[in-house]
Amino acid sequence: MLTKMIEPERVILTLAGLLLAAAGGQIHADPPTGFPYQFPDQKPDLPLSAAMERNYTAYPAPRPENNELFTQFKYTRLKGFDYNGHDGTISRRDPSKIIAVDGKYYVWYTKRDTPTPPQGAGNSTDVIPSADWDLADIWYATSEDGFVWKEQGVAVPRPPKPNVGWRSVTTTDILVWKGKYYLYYQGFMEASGTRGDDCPVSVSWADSPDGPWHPTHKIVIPNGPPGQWDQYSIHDPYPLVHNGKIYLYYKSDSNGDPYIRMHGLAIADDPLGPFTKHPLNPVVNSGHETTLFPFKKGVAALVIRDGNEHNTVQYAEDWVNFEIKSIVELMPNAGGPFIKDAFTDTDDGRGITWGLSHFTNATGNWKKNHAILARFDCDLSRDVDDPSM
Ligand code: AAL
Repeated sequence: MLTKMIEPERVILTLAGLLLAAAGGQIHADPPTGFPYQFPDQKPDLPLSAAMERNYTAYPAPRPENNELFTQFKYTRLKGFDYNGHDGTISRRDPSKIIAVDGKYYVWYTKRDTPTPPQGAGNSTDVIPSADWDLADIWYATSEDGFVWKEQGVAVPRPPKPNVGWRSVTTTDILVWKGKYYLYYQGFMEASGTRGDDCPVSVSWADSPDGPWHPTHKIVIPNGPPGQWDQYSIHDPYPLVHNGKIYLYYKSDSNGDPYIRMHGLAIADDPLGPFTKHPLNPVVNSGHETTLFPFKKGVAALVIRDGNEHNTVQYAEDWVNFEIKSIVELMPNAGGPFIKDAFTDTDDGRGITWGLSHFTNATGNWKKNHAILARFDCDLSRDVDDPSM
């Protein structure tokens, strides 16, 4: 009992400390030579461990709070969307990026409204969905403030068989180019899950964000040739404008089961194509749904969920060669940010502060499998004082 209360080593050290303090006012006779308590913003002139070396060389700033591509994410429930009591028959997911037109925000997304929740590929029929994004159409909603949304109706319905997307049109994203609007989306020709999540990308265009939308019924980003990483699926098309061209990033899977998900880039002079896939594809070795935004001269990417480099924010000054800039947590799934300069061909990208994302399996009961849209807020903006960001 006594030995627990009085530890002899402590007594001796404390006494030694008191004696030193009385003699010279400090415990160390010589100045300390180890890593300092006052954390240096510049790499100190000291021998450094591999971890501390990396802390000064691999990230924009050695402290996360001073790193402009570090953020935390905050989520808010949206008002205005009905989910049928969350019984799994209505799902909204994979929001596009958000654009502002005439003082209103617009978003497009996958909406499924089916008699039952998804039942798996084996049980799916013409009306029973296999997956959450099966038998879906592309809908849109508008908002004045980004929190309260009004669903406006269908933008791109799935076309009659055998057109591309007859089984489901999903996971859309918007491009504004020379006064016209383009929606790119996954066009399923069979129920997702039958072989995999296989599909190419098609596009519809309109003169106004309210439509009417004109389907091209064409495959604009085709699957890769047999044996290549993107031979089965082109997912999450995500167009931005750079160098006077359309830079469309997309996700695909390689290596069978389990999938390795990666991202590629396809470039075009015209929104309807032809798109040329970049010879260095895949350009991002990880990630799931695709979220990017112009930042300074380059482009930043939210790399979520899958792969060695998931949970990172990455940056490519040349829009092709990405590097990890920060490690973050609770990233938005399928984030569709409001980006002021997505289509302005900027070389001084301002970043993002909010957008919509989705949460899946919102009831915690997979038999009621569906997704809901939510708002995310973050601090990846260079315009901290601009309330419209
Ligand atoms: C999503 C996206 C694509 C997939 C499926 C629906 O989160 O990656 O859109 O096909 O899941």
